[in-house]
Amino acid sequence: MSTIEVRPVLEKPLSKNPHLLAWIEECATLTKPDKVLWCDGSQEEKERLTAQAVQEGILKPLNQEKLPGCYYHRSNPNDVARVEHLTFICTPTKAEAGPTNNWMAPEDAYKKLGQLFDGSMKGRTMYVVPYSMGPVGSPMSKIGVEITDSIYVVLNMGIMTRMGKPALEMLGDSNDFNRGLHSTLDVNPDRRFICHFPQDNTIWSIGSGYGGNVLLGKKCLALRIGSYLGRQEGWMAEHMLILGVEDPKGETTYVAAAFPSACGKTNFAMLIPPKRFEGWKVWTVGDDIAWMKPGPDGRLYAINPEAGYFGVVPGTNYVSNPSAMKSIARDTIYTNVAMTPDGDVWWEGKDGEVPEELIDWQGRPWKKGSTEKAAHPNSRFTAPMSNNPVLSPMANSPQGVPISAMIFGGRRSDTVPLVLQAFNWVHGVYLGATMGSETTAAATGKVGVVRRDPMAMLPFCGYDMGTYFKHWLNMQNLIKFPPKIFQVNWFRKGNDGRFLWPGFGENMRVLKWIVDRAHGRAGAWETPLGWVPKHQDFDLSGVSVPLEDVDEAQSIDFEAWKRELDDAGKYFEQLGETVPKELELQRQMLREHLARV
Ligand code: OXD
Ligand code: MN
Repeated sequence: MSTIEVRPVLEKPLSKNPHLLAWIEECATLTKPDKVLWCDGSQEEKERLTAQAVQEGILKPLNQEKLPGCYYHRSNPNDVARVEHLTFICTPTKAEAGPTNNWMAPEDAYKKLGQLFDGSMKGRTMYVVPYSMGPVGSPMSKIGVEITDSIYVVLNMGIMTRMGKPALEMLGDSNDFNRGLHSTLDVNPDRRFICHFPQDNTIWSIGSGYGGNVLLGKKCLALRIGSYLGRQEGWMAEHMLILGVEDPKGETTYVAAAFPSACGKTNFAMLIPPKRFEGWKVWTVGDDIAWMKPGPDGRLYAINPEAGYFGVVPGTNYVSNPSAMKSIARDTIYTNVAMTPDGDVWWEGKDGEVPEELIDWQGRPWKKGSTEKAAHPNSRFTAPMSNNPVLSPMANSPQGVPISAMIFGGRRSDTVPLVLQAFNWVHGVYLGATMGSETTAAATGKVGVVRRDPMAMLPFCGYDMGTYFKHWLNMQNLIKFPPKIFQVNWFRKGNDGRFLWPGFGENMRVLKWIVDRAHGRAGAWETPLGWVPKHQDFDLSGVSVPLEDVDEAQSIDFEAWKRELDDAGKYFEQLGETVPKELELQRQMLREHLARV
């Protein structure tokens, strides 16, 4: 390969950063694109690339009267979710990646993927996508550059991040940026790998076009590499939404909440309080990821590193999430939903009548009554957060928002009560570390089985899980006023399989108690497992389910909890010796409490 062939790299660079130029040249030498295009993030560029994507059949314009600025994308049917079994943490030793991550030695991964990347962009354009995770100018933000051969990725990154020139300006001549290399190759699962090299602040992703595998700023940088950097630098990268609860007096309290994928994080982040809560408002800061760092006043401050929402579409409607519906009414990319004959979109759970005929997510004709899903269960929208009618005025704040409460929530049809408050930080970390949830369609694999998903980070923690727990415990020493920690479960079911709690907007009742507790102004009962609301402190008036159901949702089944604690013990054993002793002690203490009831 001669340097002449890669000259286009140097023709119109948008940066003189020598580290960046050298790396781009290295990537071009490896992947051998026909052309290299630097992305500046401008509106003109977005329009030009969108037109090109339409021409190449990558995007289809949707009905522009109904959905202005919206486009449709259909991914390869073999490529519709994150692939955890093909995702690797490539630390120098296997122990650093820990027992919950797939591991490959860095030199083996570079070699194996290097062979796949060799010539992978022949006949294609290589796009250089500079981006900032976090508000431009925030001391908590990080710069990444993604090199990709996919226009779909470029257009999605333009929505999900602060992309283009402002990111390059922030970077200047620094060598401190994440290097992300992505090629769609032939979308063959046998040649699909998502590899993270935390020590090199590098990500290599090949063989996929699905968002979570290829929008490298999101899960790869903001969580896997982010969690690794956070531990080194004294901050936290968490799979958490951030919301602000404004009370009728105008005081806003910020809450961060971790839920596993596809458990309603976006809905919770955009919650509309029920009528009963007149004067209360919930503002969205972020719907998926929180970067949190102790501030000079001793509180924990959070930013949302993203600028858009990559949300699960099925189930989204004007009841479950009116703000999401408004957010996706324009300038949105829809992936793998169904299309109506007049160029509108449809999915299971959308408001209104089920259309008679559709084109399903695989491009096949679909008729009402069909047993097959018209939209893929993990079909997605990519929408700019600026579309959100309840976007927090603090969403772009460089210093972030102070967090008063943290919530851990899973999808559990039994055992875990609707809400409880941890006794203290260590107990809260224990609740997060032992979180379990029934699996969903957001990742390939069996749906509906309970798996332990510590802090909802199982697929996203970039290093050994026990060491991550230790980092959580250590953070307490850095935060003078740590947030209070809570556990919630919106998904508990009765014996007949019905949900005991109505969820959605009604979750405001739980949220209000959490906010009040965070300010020390609501009562609670002490149970062996934590603090739970007393009836008079928990506003249930007008709730849309029988109060007995709420009591059942909130009840603590001691026998089930003994099993739960035993199971947590086995899980700690699986995680190995790095699990902090404090957490095992917590478990034993809770077990003792229960033994006495
Ligand atoms: C997501 C996920 O896409 O968690 O946010 O899978
Ligand atoms: Mn997520």
